[in-house]
Amino acid sequence: MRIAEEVAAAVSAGRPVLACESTIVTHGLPRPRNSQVAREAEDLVRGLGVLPATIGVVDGEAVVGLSESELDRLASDPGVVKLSARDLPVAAATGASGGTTVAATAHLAHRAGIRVFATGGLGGVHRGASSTFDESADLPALARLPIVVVSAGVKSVLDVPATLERLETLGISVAGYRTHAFPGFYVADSGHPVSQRIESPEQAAAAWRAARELGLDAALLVANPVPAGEQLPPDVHDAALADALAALADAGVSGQDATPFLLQRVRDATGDRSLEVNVAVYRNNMELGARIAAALAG
Ligand code: PSU
Ligand code: MN
Repeated sequence: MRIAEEVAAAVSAGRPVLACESTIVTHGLPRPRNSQVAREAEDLVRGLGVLPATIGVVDGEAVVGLSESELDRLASDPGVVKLSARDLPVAAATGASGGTTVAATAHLAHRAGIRVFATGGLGGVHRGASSTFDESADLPALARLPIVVVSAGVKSVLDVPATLERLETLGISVAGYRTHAFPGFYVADSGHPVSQRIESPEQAAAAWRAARELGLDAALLVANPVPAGEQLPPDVHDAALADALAALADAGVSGQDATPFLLQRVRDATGDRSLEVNVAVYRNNMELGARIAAALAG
């Protein structure tokens, strides 16, 4: 594991740092838009006085704070894989390169001493999980990592109510950001409520500090909805979702490939619209994550 010098210096000086995920770059967005979005997001974070630390694996080495050229490489190399936390040891042994999921990114961020992490969408419980057992390793990982994670809820390709139940079971604090509606990534409201809400980055920071004082070592998930004006129109969303789920069943895709497959289908069905929403979601989460990191450092 390598922590970029700039990141290590900021962490030890108590300056604000925001960890950023790389699976959105390697598997979430199409090339070449992916590296452009990742750079813009890093610039946005820097503009708020916070140091971005994008996390990924380069030639087997887990890197906290990818350089521009490393990020470009992950963004353009078609051979990169998707790495969850359990995949990191073998990737290290074999020299593989890849984007890190929320589970892997949160783990590495915490190990590097970073307290806040922004992503697009969190993994969760897949539809049909009662027979396939397909639940993202993101959930149990967050149950043991004392970190703030900003996400736009989970994508509706997942089983949203089951995911909310698992978040509860695992003891992961969930707070809607200025909302009682759990966001559905592309849409501001998934149709499922969240009982607790916070109104400001300062409240997120206060909740994180309270968790430490109380000895509760799970993550705090800040569920940050895409601004209503930038969401996918709900009817467009519902049609694309139905198509993607049918295609998944037809293709017989499962396991690690299910999420990228479904996301690709939604993108195909909505053209640029879902892509633009994806970018808006990511930007919005990076901005709130940076503000929370700043509040925690202040
Ligand atoms: N949801 C998205 N975009 C993504 C992912 C999820 O909207 O890119 C990625 C994240 O990296 C997340 C991972 O951690 O998929 C979850 O995959 P799995 O279900 O295989 O654990
Ligand atoms: Mn899975």
